[in-house]
Amino acid sequence: MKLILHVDMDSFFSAVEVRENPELKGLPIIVGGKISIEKEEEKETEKPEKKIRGVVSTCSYEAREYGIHSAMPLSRAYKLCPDAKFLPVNMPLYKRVSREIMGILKEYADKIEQVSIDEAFLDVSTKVRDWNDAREYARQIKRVIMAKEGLTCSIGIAPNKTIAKIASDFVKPDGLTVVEEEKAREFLAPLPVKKIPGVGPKTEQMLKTMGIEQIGQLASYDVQKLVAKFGKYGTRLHLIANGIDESEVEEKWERKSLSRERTFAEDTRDVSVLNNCVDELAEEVYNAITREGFVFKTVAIKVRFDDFTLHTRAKTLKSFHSDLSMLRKTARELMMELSEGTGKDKKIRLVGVRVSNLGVVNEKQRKII
Ligand code: TTP
Ligand code: MG
Repeated sequence: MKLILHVDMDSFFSAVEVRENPELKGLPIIVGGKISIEKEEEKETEKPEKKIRGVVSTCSYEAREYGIHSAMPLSRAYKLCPDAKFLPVNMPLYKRVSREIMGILKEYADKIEQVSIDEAFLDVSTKVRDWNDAREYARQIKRVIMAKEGLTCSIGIAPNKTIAKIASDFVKPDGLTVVEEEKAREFLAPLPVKKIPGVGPKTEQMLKTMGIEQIGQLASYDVQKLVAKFGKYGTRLHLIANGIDESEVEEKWERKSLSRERTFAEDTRDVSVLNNCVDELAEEVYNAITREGFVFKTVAIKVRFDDFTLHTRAKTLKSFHSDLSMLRKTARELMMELSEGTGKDKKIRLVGVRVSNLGVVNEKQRKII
């Protein structure tokens, strides 16, 4: 059985701002654009809302009570709640926090797929025993994110990605919604079709003209008629409405390089020892990337000499390769360059082999994408 978690941080940008500035807690906060309502400008006859440019990136739940939401012009948000705290977007800060959160989540997943700055899918199928266990597991994730980052998130747990995403949005903020496999259709049925990720106003309207407003109606609708109207997407919509989604959690964002290294028991300059070590590491790297379905373009060698200085040499090949012999040959050449060049008179304590510039082999097409 598959068990998927979808984690989505609550009012992310705004929550990070509150964490950095605890006196903002409980206030309506609006993050967005570049705002400068300066004192002198306020004295001018021009209406203040004219000086606020851009759109709302996000706002605190307190601000949402005024009807403010993401993508709304800031000038409108200002009209709705002039007393709100308006803050500019501090992207480097949110990116750093996002990286930290993804790092925490990674520890809890068999596979993780980050889908935006504040959300990720986690495949936890081998990590939990059953649905109750999954609930406890999710509580633990929430506790750790709170303890380490001081932030709340909402989590959905379900047998597939689509339902997990819908579930994480079901109770927010600080929510936890578990949709067991047998209850999936029952959970989806009363929800409006726009809750299905990807169903925007256009599809929603088209479905409405067919008399379909809730997911349950979509589930029991004649699939042939849906195909006639939406093509392949009609089949997908019908499956999703019936609680079926076979898409995998894909770790596409994660792997940028792969390396293995080894420290010798005794520092050495022995060419055959070094070459053997490079060959073994190359083979380990090769096995790991092949398992993950990658091909490589760049090969690098890392060497730490006996005086602890660290040196690297890299070579980017003309095209992607997937063969061990090419990896070995390139790694050996680079090793030779380093040991004969920079480290001519030094012994070596550590050797590492790395591949980067990775491509993915698409199994079906047998070509590199
Ligand atoms: P969301 O997860 O959609 O929103 P949120 O985390 O602010 O609030 P919620 O509790 O409902 O999940 O988006 C994550 C961040 O992405 C959000 O904090 C700001 C940014 N964002 C924009 O910059 N513009 C947008 O239109 C949206 C929707 C989000
Ligand atoms: Mg969010």
